[in-house]
Amino acid sequence: PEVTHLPNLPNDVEGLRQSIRDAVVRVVGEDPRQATERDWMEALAFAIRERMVERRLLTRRQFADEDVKRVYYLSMEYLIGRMLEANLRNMGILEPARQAMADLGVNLDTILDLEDDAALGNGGLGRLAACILESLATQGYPGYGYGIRYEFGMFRQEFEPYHQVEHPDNWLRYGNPWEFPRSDRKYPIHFYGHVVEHHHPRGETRYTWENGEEVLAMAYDYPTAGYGRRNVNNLRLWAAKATRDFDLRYFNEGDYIRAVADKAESETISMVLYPNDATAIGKELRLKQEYFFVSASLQDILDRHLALGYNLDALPDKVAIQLNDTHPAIAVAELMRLLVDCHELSWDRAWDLARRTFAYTNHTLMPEALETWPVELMERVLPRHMGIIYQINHDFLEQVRHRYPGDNDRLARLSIIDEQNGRRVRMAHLAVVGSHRVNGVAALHTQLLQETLFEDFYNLWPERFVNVTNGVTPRLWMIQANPALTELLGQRIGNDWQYDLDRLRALEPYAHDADLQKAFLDVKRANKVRLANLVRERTGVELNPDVMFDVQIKRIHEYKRQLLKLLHVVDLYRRIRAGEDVAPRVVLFGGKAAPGYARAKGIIQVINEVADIVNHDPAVGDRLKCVFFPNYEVSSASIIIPAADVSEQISTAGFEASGTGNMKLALNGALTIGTLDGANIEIRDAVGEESIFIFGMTADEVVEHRRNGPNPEAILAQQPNLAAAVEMIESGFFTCDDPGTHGDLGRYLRHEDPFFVIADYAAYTEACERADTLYADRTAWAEAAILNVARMGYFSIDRTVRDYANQIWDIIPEPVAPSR
Ligand code: 26Y
Repeated sequence: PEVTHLPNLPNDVEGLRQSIRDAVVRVVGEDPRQATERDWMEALAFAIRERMVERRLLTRRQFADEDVKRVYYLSMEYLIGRMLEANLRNMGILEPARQAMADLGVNLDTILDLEDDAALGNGGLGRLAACILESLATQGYPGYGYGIRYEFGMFRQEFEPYHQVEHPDNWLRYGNPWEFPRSDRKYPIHFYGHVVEHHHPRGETRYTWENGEEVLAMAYDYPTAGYGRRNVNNLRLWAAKATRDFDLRYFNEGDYIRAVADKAESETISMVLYPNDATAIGKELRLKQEYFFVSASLQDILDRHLALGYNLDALPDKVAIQLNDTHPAIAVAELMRLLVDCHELSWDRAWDLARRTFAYTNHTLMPEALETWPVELMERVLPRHMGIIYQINHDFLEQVRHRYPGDNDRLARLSIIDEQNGRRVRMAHLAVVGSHRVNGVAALHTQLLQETLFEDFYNLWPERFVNVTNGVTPRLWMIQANPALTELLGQRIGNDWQYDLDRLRALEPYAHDADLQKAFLDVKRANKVRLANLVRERTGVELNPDVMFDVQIKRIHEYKRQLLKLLHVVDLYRRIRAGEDVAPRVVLFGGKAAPGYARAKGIIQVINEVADIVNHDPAVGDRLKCVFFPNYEVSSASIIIPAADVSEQISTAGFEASGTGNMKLALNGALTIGTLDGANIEIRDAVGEESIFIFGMTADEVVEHRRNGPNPEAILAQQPNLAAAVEMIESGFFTCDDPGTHGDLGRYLRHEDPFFVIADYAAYTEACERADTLYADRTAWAEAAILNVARMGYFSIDRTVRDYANQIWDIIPEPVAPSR
């Protein structure tokens, strides 16, 4: 009993102070008299992490005792951001820790600002994964994340001076106090080699995968604490380590240098996150990353399942595995390999278990983002998996033939192998065939999935398709990011909403209360001052907090239409110079372009060039400012979002699967200017027509418009303001050195305009003017903004996670009982 006893560390100020002071000496190795701020930050983190792991072990014991079903979330990306404040808050020791640090002579806020973001993701998909893990812990679900411990996360963005330059994100350079390296949790991962068939006179043919290369996947654990609960779950990230094999390989030949170089090369698998979010990469290293973390995770999941004493036949009763897009879809083949080749189950039994275990979330309809791997590449890197995929496809197409005899076109459309484009494996098809549920991430998106990308699958298996609208965690995106609004809400409606976001509705009756309106506007203004200070620090631009802050923060992509907002800026600028009276605004952009996406990088450049001219034109003053906030990341999002008056959600309808920034901004009282795309539609339904500025073509109209043959030139001929803005850009007005680059942009808008910026422009500016009019009436604006906050409860990630738990995973919460 002595050996298995868990420590029970004190969480009061006194106990924390003691732990932190001890950690400076025992963990950091510094004299408290000489400790720097970074030393104190590390010491604090270590004091928290020992408390987290204690609860993690209690949680794990209880899960084992209660025989719970677990969900495993497989994601190539986790966009977590900073961990210190979130861990302190969710552990319920933020205030005691603040006091303990103060007693030690250290300001907690200064310390919090020293931490680098964990940016192991590109954008929405990665941030969603982080929100889901936090919610699983908060609601007491047995849910675990698996991913890759990238040595380098999302690149750091700089402008030199206008175009984007990427710098490596060496987030682990000072070590990381939140991770527990588990050198005893290592799994071998194979690549290359060949498959040997073993024929048995009676029974199935067996296969072995031989003579490949091997690399080890080593676990690093990140405890994830729930808010207001003692549950602590685990995020397990895998790092590649060379096997001992590499040490011995060239030993006999005496080629020591080559041996070391090879070893290093094998560890590149987990080196870097691909900074790509909308174009499939098709690189061998990417395929290896996907298989690497999938194989390690599945080996680990099966090990745990068996160690807990369960039979493999019980897999779907005790395990649910969620595939975050197709990036981990090779898991379908890998689980088959593990069950059939390693655990010697029959093919049919294994297939039944796999299908009942997996579910797949789709995040995009865009063809260029859909992963397909050349058969030849898959055959070389993962020969056994290629064979398994052929077998899965064979069985599946048999079923289709039986259902639709003679329909060869349908067969070709449904096949996992695309025979049109030089034989490729369609990972989305593998994921759909291998899952019992497939979900889209907003109502419109799920509907479009059923009607377009997965139409044939939907006809075959309608029961497989469900919608789970995205959500965001109010712990980060309200309580942490917006302490002033959190405080105000507390005074008005108490704190119940922190545990059940629907309770924000209690605010509704007070929306026209003059005192609340004033307090609300004061909070917004204070948040704008906070942002203005950060913008001054990062860019040197001065912002007037009494002007509307109009914000578009998201990855740079043509379909998200940053160019639509930019044309509006140029239009306003020209009209101001012409002496027109326009409503003042600050336009703030933030977001990164994929390094190989030339058009997106061009968009960043032209925004920066326009901003530079506009911001330095004395004729403009405070009537217009344009800022491109550099290196937009989770930690800067939490300063920008609470300061936004207007949220730009202006994608071409039918292209944004859901959006989640739209939810964060509306929750913080920004009013949305948006198209009827993704979750904007559901946000409109929740907040009401009068609290949102909807404009532009619907998804159906976009299809119709494209069919009719769009004619941007004809539209330009009828809209003098828009034409003047385009001319101003292409004339080189905003660039001294190379006017040619903007000529190209002009041609692009006039002759290509693939995302209908020109076609939607008039409707867009009209929506902006509606926002201007409402903004001028401070009372009416405050009322609409308060109603927005009150009605956003549905977009809590807790509702999203409950939808997954009930419709897909079939798991129930297991709250950890207080230990004392
Ligand atoms: C294949 C590889 C290049 C790739 C890597 C990352 C492809 C896509 C991505 C990321 C996609 C992504 O972030 N999608 C976003 O997911 C959000 C969460 O569901 C949605 O809200 C958002 O609309 C969608 O664009």
